[in-house]
Amino acid sequence: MASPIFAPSPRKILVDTDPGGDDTFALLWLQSLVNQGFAEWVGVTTVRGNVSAELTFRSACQVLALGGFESVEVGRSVVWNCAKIADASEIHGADGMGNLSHLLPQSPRQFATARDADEMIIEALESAPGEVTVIGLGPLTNLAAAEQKRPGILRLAKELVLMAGAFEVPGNVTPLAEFNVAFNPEAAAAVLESREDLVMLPLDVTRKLILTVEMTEAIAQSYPNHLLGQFIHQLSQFMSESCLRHRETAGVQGFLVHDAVTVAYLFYPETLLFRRGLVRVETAGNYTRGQMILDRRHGTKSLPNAFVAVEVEAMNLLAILVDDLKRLCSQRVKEGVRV
Ligand SMILES: [Ca+2]
Repeated sequence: MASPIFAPSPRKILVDTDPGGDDTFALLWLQSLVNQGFAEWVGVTTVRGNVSAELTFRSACQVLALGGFESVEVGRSVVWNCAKIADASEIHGADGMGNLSHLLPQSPRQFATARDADEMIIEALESAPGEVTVIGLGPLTNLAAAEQKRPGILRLAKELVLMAGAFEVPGNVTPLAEFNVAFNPEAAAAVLESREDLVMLPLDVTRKLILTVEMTEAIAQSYPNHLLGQFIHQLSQFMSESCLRHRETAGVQGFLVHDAVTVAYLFYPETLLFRRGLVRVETAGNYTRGQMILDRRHGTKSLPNAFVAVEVEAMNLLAILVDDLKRLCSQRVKEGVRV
């Protein structure tokens, strides 16, 4: 009898997200990886951030339905009076999705009857300790709320992977703070206390991830009459205009797919390099609130709590993303959806 071929089981994924143009690309990339057998959905929880709690919920439902995953449960944001900064509809559009949500399938899921995100997170981690990978793509409100309600719960995740922070580069909402952390620094502080092996993907690497209009045009041209392919390209065009307006891409026609880097870490880790250290967040400063600090000193008595990404192979990562998005489109064509 032939020896069994090693086939790793798909990684169980729970995503906490605030769509968001770049969140949308991360969700679509994951859908492709689920189709390819590398990932398995546990659920998606939404959080107030880029836009309101209601809109992030609606967008996540629509993006899941777009790829054929309408059965995945979506949780709604916990309420936490934290924001002293504006949302990011200026960047992502009033609906958080480039004002394109009217093109997408409507989901029957209702915000009013959805489960609260913290309850979903607690239940998912308690029912499969050490098995579920949690990806944080928005403010850390829901994760902190789960930890407050059930201390130690985040330790039950297989891994906690966060797009958060800015260390050696300027922030994107203040000179020092990145949006997800600046939106709710107290929540970030609670999450930083929760484990010793957090994986953090900061602006230091995501600023290098410019998904260009040419790249998404190639997807749209491969699937000219297909809703998914056209949506990917139109969202990319909208986000590129935003990025150009805010001078985030050095004049390049493209946009920063910040949140997608978490997916790259999990499924294509060869594209990233990390530094181990102790990360803390400033919650008090007049000008520094939301700043993250990485203690890189040798010989410090402080125990490290994170792996922080410091380098990324940007072109390699983006090429893989485009390839996997094409696979997702191809799968939908095979399923006969809106061709
Ligand atoms: Ca996000």
